[in-house]
Amino acid sequence: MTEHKPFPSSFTWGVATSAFQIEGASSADGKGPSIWDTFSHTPGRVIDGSNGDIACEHYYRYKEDVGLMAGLGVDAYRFSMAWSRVQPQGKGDWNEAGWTFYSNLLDELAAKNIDAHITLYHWDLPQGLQDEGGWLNRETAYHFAEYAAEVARRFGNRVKTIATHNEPWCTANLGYGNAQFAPGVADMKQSVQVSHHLLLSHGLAMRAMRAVTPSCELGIVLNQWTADAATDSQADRDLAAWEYARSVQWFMEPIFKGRYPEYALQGHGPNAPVIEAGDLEIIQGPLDFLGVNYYFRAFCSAEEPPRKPEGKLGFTDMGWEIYPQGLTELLVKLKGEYDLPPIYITENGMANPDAVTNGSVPDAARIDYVQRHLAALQAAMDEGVDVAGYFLWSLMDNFEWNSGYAKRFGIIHVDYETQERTLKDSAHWYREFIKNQRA
Ligand code: IFM
Repeated sequence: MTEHKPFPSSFTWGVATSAFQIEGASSADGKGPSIWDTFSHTPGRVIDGSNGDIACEHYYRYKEDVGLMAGLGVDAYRFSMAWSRVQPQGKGDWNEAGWTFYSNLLDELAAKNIDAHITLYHWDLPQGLQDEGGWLNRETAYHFAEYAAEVARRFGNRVKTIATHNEPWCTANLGYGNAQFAPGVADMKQSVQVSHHLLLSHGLAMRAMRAVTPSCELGIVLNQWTADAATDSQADRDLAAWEYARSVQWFMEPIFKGRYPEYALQGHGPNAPVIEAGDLEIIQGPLDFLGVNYYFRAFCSAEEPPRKPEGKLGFTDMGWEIYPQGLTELLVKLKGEYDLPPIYITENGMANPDAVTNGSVPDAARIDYVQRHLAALQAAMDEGVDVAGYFLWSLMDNFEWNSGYAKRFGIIHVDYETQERTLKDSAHWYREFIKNQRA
């Protein structure tokens, strides 16, 4: 692939991680357990039997990790806070040692001129709240808003953005729909109700944070895709329409239009959520930014077994089709459907079976992946989509949820025995790319 034409000079170049995937120190300094501690310690839940107890030891090595970011020359770092580190039970007392960790991290980032982009919830609900029903319990949304307000109060003037949720689709569908993720429930009725409570919690948190008037931008991060019919058959086209409605519009419409998409609501039938009077008014509200995580498109086949995409550009180590044009199509489609705020691509990247060889980590496939997605992003920007930044997922290899440590998404390799970090070729490439963009 050739080099890109320049992005706008104000464009933000970043890297992203999340708390449970890198921090480790799972019970240090008063941290309470989260549902991912419980889930990953339950035999059979994580493919390699691993957990987040140690992960990348970022809790202890954050200075080294911020130093690595500074070496890459990134403008920004997107990370999530572990709710149970700052509020062990998810309600009640705050844990000052937990707040100190994040405060120190912010200091370190500021010292290196790296903007902080916080995500409040990246799937690690305090176990104490799960014991009271988790996201199926409407009360959790109100506890979340209290936590959000406290983060905004303490850090709102020290960070660039705060996102309420990361990928609520996953919490609802993988956590409650097919049990792949914590808390491990497989019940579509619960899944749909949970998605409503997550959206409600987003709306409540936005209001609570706005009341504190932090100077940062507030928004949400959604994982999104286009849905393509595998063939021209009516069944495949119907499936694609359903997939887009239930996955993308389901989260976008309440936020941007104050209603659920009728097609999806009908499709959910008896699983449709209980929505209390006033909920949609709470959920709808202006965002300062929308975070979009893009990895692949949905390829919709009603046949049994389903047809698979041809995968002209191949598949990642997750088995995900590499399909950069889907990013252009998605963003242009969203622009046509909604009155959008500026977008950050808050995640994009690939898993690759990387290994250290003579001190280096060749990952040409990842460089190619990122280059192609950046070209696709530029194509969307050329069509008028307002994109403010791009965060590569991920800064470093980490705990990939139910895949454990078997899948490597980082541009920095982590040796989990020694915790040694080694820049992959993609990290060197990203550093040069950012430098050239600035030049
Ligand atoms: O690792 C995850 C991340 O936590 C959320 N978005 C997708 C990534 C890759 O699966």
